[in-house]
Amino acid sequence: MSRNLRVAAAQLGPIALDESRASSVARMIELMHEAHAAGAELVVFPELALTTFFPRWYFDQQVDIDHFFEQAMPGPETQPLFDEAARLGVGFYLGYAEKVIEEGQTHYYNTSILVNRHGHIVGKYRKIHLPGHREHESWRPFQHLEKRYFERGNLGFPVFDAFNGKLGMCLCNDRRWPETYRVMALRGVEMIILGYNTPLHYPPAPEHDHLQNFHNHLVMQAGAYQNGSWLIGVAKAGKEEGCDLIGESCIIAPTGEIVAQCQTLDDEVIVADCNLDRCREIQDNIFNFKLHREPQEYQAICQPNPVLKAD
Ligand code: CDV
Repeated sequence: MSRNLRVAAAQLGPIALDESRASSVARMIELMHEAHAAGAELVVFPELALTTFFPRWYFDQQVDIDHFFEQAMPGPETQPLFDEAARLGVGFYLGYAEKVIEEGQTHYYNTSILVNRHGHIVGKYRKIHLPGHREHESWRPFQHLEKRYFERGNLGFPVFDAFNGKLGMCLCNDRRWPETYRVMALRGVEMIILGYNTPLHYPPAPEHDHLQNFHNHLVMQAGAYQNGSWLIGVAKAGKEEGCDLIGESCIIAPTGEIVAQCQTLDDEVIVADCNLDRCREIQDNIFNFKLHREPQEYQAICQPNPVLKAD
């Protein structure tokens, strides 16, 4: 029997700085209804899906950004999303800012969760590749302070038995790193789900701005193909507080082909049937790790970063 999973990518348009959680959750519930009506069993939302992309602003005091973080998941404002998902019998992926106390210390992570059809959290991931900078940089038209506001994730790249397959998660900048996909592939991943917030303008290298959509698909298609995995990449898109974010959320087959793609920069649902058995087309052949992978030649990959000489 084929293991078909009908998946929806639920792209979000911009979320305003003053938009309430109730409003963003209501928008997601509407997208969930649309996805469910189209027969989807799993709905994938973007990175930091509950609020505006707050790392674009510099705040000196933690207290000024604490309200962007969730201290419980589900919490009072997100519970309706879990309730509706369970009522409909659909699962979901959600990206959010997590504040947590572990071993007596407060930590802040850029996190995603996988929720099953009964509304139970069955997987958690904390973003490992944090882009941007730590201090205010006045030359930038907007900041990208993920390195200031989040700690590097401490959960590795786990793969979860869920939805009759093996699912892995990552977040935005992680998708640009081949190691992200390969570590999950070595754990047998069959579907990688991820959310992103990617500005069209990249201040450190603006000459690449016109390539943002190309690079987005390039890395995700390569990651899917080179590891024989389905991939669902979902944007928060559009002009958010004056900052243009790319869209082009998509569903990618293990062959690297895009099988569905959003057409707008707003709230939009796309759906595709993902037969998890199709991973074998790639994993048993061109990227058959047991037959063709040569890890003894890859040892430099796991050494510490080389010390580069400053100019
Ligand atoms: N949210 C992100 O991780 N954004 C980065 C931008 C800053 C380059 C990305 O890789 O898309």
